[in-house]
Amino acid sequence: MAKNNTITFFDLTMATGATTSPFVWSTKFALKHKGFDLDVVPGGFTGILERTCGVTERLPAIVDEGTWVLDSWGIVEYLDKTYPDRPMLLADPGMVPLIRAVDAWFWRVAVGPWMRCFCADYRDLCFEEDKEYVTHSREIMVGMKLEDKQAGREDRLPLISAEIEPLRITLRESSWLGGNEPSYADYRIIGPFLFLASVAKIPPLAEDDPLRDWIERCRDLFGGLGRHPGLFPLYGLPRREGDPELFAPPGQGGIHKRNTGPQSTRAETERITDGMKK
Ligand SMILES: N[C@@H](CCC(=O)N[C@@H](CS)C(=O)NCC(=O)O)C(=O)O
Repeated sequence: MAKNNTITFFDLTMATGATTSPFVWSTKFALKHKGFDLDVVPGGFTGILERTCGVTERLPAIVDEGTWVLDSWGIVEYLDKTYPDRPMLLADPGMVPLIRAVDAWFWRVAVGPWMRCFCADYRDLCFEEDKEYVTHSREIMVGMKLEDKQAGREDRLPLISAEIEPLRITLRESSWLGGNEPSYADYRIIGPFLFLASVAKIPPLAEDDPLRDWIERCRDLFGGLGRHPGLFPLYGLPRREGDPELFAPPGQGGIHKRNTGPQSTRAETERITDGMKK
């Protein structure tokens, strides 16, 4: 399998050459984690069916020594099953439902809303031949003209930033979503951030966002896989008057702090009892 250690990878890019799809980004990282070289078939949204010899109209897709594998999750399952002697993407398959839950939450609170904040830029950054199709299909998706959907994003971006606090809470305590080492959990979530970087003509995250450290460490993996020159800066979102906090300070109790006895919870108890005897 995988002659010369190389797998054919169907990319989906903007005219900048930067990969755009979250699913395609996550898959690129997954293939590199397994140690493969990629024979990249470049291209945009038009002609996917033709490029893949009629096999699929959606990407990612890979071909491993004549075996076609479709779907981002399908590819991960295939890679771990076919190459168990290489670093596992999901060492514990029991993690899959949890990663799916985090992924679904992230799409709901951030990826979908970011897509709507940058939908006209997304179209403008496409290859010329993709623009008509992307305009038509995305206007059906969002139910209006892309410019109208994108309008007012300065008011929405701070809210999205605030919504993704659970990621910050987790990554304050752990270097990677995969624990001590990056795993597919990390690749699944960095994919959407790199999609964002492929379209974000204005920054969506604060300059000092605590997620920056993890995002930049992910981008450095595999020789700087996430550092294509066509990507836009992610940091620099200003906090205007009336905006929510773009990210929260470290929390005090509850999920934020381990209970190691009364000493560890005293400050919180005193605050919520405010002099009242417990
Ligand atoms: N369930 C699929 C979803 C793949 C998918 O929807 N890919 C999008 C890119 S984000 C695509 O190829 N779109 C082509 C189009 O819009 O015509 C997976 O996880 O791979």
